[in-house]
Amino acid sequence: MKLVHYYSPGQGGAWGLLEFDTVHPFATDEGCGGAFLSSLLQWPNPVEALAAIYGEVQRGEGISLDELLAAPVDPHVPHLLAPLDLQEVWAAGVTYQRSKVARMEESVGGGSFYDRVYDAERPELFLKATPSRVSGPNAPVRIRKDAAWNVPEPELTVLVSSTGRIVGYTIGNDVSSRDIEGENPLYLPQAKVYRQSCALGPVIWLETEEIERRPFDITLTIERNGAEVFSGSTNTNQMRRTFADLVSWLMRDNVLPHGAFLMTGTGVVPGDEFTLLPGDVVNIAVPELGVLRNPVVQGD
Ligand code: DO4
Ligand code: MG
Repeated sequence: MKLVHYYSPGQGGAWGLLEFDTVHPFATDEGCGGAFLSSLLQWPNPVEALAAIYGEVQRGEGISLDELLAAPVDPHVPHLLAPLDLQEVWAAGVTYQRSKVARMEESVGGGSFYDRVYDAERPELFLKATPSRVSGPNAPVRIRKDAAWNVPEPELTVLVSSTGRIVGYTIGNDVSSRDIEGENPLYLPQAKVYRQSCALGPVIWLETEEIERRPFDITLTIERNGAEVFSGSTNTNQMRRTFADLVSWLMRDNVLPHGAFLMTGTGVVPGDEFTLLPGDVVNIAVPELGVLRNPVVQGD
């Protein structure tokens, strides 16, 4: 089952399920007090609960997913929204060898911290974004005004219920300022958490079974003036940790009343000479989930 969150003129936000290429709406943000996903994630088995709800409710007229994917973020046309309502977005770091090496290279004096966390039992976890900092498909992601070296981080992102059950997957972009995090590891929250520093979408793939670690292919491409300026790929089987292990650490003495998204780390880092520029377009493709595409902005 694939869950889609989109905006429809006159109706506002709506949630639909994908059947073949068509999204069938069955709940509106307004009708659910802006908390449809939050209430779903409070069920012991959210995927079963959704299947039951969907069987009972009257489905609205369908809309083509391709049309939504191609639509600009414009209040006059139906377009995709980030697939969340009240969830926090958490992130894991240094879960791939490539990220460990990149962090050690960029870091002025903090290199051994990254080396140690890669091998340690306890993973690096941090709060990446609250819902208002998250962009949906085709909406801008941002590079900070006060940063000179910025990258997208393409990350398989797990959806977790309020009791810590892995219930689905989406694509995430953990946009980061490498010069700020490299200057001092204590600056990490500023390198990671700011407006439009995170993108999620285009859909949530809900799984009926918990599967520890799917071998998801992840490809990042970056376009500049219509030409490709970077392309790189990885697979989640290169991760040093399992999704379930990361989620178990996230749940320790934590509360996730609305469920949460957990970005599982990047395994693709462009070379040190590369920085994002305003006007670039970032595409992150995962065959099972589609493509998350976002233009890059900076400044006012
Ligand atoms: O420690 C810095 C963060 C690393 C990160 O975000 C990643 O590996 O994806
Ligand atoms: Mg990251």
